[in-house]
Amino acid sequence: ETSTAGNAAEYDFVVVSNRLPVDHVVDDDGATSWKASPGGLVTALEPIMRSNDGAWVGWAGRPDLDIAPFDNDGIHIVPVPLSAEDVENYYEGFSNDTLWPLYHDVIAPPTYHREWWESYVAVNQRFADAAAAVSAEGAVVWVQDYQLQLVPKMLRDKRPDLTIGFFNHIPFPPYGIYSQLPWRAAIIEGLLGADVIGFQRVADASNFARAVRRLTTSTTKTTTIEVASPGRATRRVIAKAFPISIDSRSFEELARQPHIQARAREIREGLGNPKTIMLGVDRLDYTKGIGHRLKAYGELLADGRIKVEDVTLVQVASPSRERVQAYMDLRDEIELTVGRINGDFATMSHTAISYHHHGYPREEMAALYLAADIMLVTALRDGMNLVAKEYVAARFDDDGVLILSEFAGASDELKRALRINPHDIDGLKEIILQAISMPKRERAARMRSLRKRVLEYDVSRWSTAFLSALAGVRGDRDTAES
Ligand code: GDG
Repeated sequence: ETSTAGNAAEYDFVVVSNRLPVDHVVDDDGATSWKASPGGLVTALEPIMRSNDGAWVGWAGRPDLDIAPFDNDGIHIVPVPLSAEDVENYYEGFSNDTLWPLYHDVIAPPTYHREWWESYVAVNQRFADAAAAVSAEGAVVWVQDYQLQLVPKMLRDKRPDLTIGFFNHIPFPPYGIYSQLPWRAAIIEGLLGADVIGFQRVADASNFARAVRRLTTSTTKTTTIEVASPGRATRRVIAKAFPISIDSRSFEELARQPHIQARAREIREGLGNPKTIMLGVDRLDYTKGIGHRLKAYGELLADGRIKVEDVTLVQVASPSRERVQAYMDLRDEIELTVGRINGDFATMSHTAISYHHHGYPREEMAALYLAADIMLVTALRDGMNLVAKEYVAARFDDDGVLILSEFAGASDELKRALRINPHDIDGLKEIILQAISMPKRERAARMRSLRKRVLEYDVSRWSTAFLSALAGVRGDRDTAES
């Protein structure tokens, strides 16, 4: 088998992620079409894709679809099919019910099933084969996230000519937790197939390095790992932090539009013009600490330290992983709590919690950020948390207070947020009161400093930093070989 045989292998820059940047949609009369699912990653990579013959390998988001590759808006799209069984075992099972809870400090107990692992291996191989088939000789391949941790090694075995990057969007856990995983060594070997392994925080990169030392014969020195394999020259792998960001300018521009500002005023009026609006925006996920936030707010109402007429909490909980049991249980628990708090404290004219189990368009999110005096990010563990950065980017008026969990990656960068430990409910209550009564000057000073960071370090800085590190490794290798 020759590595670049056939005319499909013509792309110099290939991104591999579980989901494609487009959604396959079927309308009521059965007609199908593709809709862009705009995320930060696509925005950041689009220009690089267009100027470099880029291809994107991923799943279209619906089971049992077998679609031929096609071009969409300057990007070559390569769909990887998943059967209903693959979705159940590889995606909902191993990715979301084994790895997700394990990597988020076992907030929920991970489930270990050998069938799920077998499916994870098989599906990772399918992604690796699809990526190998479209990559030109010497191409750069960038693999995304925890669903595809075996792909780097599978790709390298097949295509040693490639330069391979991997970015982990979620935390990498401490070894004491990671070591629970029955397949812990295979995952580390899989990742070490990459030339550069990116993490959100410095702590994630050092957790990874420790796992490498415990489970392999490779040696580590700060961010460099020397991978020795029998009969082959030692390879250098870089494992370090590249904190992800958002397209900050475009978020700010959106928030500046007059109709978005008008919508923000309308939202405030609709809530009865309370003095303070607090906001939470999360996928409905047990890592986000939504229950802790509700508890603090409910207790402040019960203690009589705030009144429902003055302080309203808006909680957007977008539907997520609804077929996984832990998520069904979480939804019941959150909705019971919301119902209790509203039942106890709402009046005929003021609700306590305005709760929304919906996804909203980006425009509505921007309006919500502008309408919110206080943004509550209380994650118990979170790789980065882009919501915190979006709130800051939207606040071109230099107003608003960000309450930010120290367990979110964003807390390493957003030092002038009010940083909290969400497990400390009394501490969280005090910080909420401090945010409510914070003088305008202090709010502005803090927000200006937060904005400086978020606007300077945007998602294109992130992808540039990562891709430069990859290019550096490739340069070193070429020098060594010549
Ligand atoms: C993972 C890591 C890391 C949410 N609801 C709606 C909506 N959203 C958007 C937000 C934000 C994104 O989804 C969520 O990003 P987060 O970073 O907050 O969290 P995860 O989904 O868990 O993402 C995380 C991230 O990957 C990137 O590396 O930061 O730590 O867990 O952009 O605005 N957007 C719209 N409607 C919604 O209802 N339009």
